[in-house]
Amino acid sequence: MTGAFGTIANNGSADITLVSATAAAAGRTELHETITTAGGQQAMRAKEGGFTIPAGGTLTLAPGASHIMLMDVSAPLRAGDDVTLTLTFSDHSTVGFTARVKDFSGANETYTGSSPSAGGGMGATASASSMGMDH
Ligand SMILES: [Cu+2]
Repeated sequence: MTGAFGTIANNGSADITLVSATAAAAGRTELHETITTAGGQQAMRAKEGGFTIPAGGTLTLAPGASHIMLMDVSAPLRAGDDVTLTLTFSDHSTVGFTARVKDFSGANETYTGSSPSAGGGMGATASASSMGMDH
């Protein structure tokens, strides 16, 4: 398993919801949120209904917070590899972006990235993407 992180901006004039994501490198992709359990542990679970991004706002996907989980990864991902993800929004628009694979240990790293990719009827734009290994 690995996680994909980044910032998604909604440049449109209406709220939009990220409802699903797919990646060619992964057999299964889920939208996860991180919660704190009653026992104080951090746990992640599938985010029902997806992530809503307010008009003019951004969604930050980060280690220890909301993220895209890649499961059943078909081939080993090595640092420096590029992984293409496709994000699907509630208005049926899609945005593709490329994430650079990085070695990952701990949740305190600062991620920066590139590869902005525009698209989508609502003007949603994914940018600053990166991936963490060994999530
Ligand atoms: Cu997860």
